[in-house]
Amino acid sequence: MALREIVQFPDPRLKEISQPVGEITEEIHQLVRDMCEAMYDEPGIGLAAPQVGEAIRLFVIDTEWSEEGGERCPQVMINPEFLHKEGKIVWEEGCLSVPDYTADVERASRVTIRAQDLDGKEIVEEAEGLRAVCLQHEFDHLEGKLFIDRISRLKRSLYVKKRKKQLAEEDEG
Ligand code: K1U
Ligand code: ZN
Repeated sequence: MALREIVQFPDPRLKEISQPVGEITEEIHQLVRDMCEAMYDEPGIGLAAPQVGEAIRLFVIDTEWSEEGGERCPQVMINPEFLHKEGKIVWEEGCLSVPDYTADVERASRVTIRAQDLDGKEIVEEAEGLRAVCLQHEFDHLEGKLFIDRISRLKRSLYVKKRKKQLAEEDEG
């Protein structure tokens, strides 16, 4: 199957609140396979379902595969919820849906998340550092939020201007 296209800012689908996943069907298994393929192809360390146009509450994450000696070990989080957040960390984030831009974002430095895996089994994970940042970034996608909604109004408006110019130039051919 062809690679799933990544929805890009300012597509309104990125602002939708995603719906809980009910039964974990073969379609969901296929969607997760497609999302992992797209995440590694981009490349990225996470990808949420709304980024491939599916407004449902799941994401995939693999924060170690791109490190030296790192192996692919994707994890799926279905219907995730944070049980605990503490501390503060500032990380320079990027997003596959926000081309050509990165910015410092403040997040909780340690989190505990609960979700279901593809077998419907409950997972509870404690995370810190980049993994905690990435879990919060992906969860935001399910709430219709992007990292540029968490930076200053000035920085955001400069990015929006740059992006509009980029899209106008693409239109001109
Ligand atoms: O959700 C996404 O758009 C994926 C995004 C996740 C993320 C990155 C950085 C901080 C928080 C969340 C990305 O993967 S952007 C690409 C990226 O960071 C990366 C790509 C290859 C190797 C290492 C990092
Ligand atoms: Zn993102």
